[in-house]
Amino acid sequence: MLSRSRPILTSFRSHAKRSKFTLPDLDYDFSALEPCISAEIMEIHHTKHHQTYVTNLNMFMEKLQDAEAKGDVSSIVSLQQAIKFNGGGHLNHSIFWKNLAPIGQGGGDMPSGDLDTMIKNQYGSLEDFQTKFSAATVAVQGSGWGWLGYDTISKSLKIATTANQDPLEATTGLVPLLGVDVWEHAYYLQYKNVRPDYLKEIWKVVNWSDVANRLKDAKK
Ligand code: MN3
Repeated sequence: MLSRSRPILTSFRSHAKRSKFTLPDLDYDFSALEPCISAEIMEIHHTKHHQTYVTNLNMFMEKLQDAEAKGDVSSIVSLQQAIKFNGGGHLNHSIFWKNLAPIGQGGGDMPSGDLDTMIKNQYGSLEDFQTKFSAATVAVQGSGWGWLGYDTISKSLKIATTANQDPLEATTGLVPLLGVDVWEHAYYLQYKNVRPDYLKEIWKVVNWSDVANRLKDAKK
């Protein structure tokens, strides 16, 4: 019995080395961002879309471990795109949920401190920044994200966009401070094809104190 159970234990241990990625809980109810983002969108977005990225990331990471164990370089290379897409989806949504907060619980409260100063110095005012950010993000072709990032080299804020689920830092080097999902699944049930209306409303639930904390961490 002992000799039989050993290999099982060994293989269990080798798979237990890395824990699985899991869907993070939201800090608020699905309906808490209404009327800006509907409960229906939030529930599907979190429990279906984000969950799928997590599930697929775990599946492809397991395939990667198998390929690594076999020294199968061809499979290792072919898995990179799927890991980028699903890993990016997991990273991006994990930031997005924290970037939002219900009205009255921080959502839409003005930025303060260093973040406020930097926005005013670089863009003139919060309103001017929002106009530039929204214009860049409305213009994302197909599915993608609009970002406020921190450039650690020039020590300045940058507005950026990424395609698909490309994660900001891994693909541009900018540290993500604020990400806005402009995949149709993020707004279509409520705003139909009118992405600019979604981008106008979302500012009411942006959690600027979370954005400010990310800036503080990025500057460390
Ligand atoms: Mn999404």
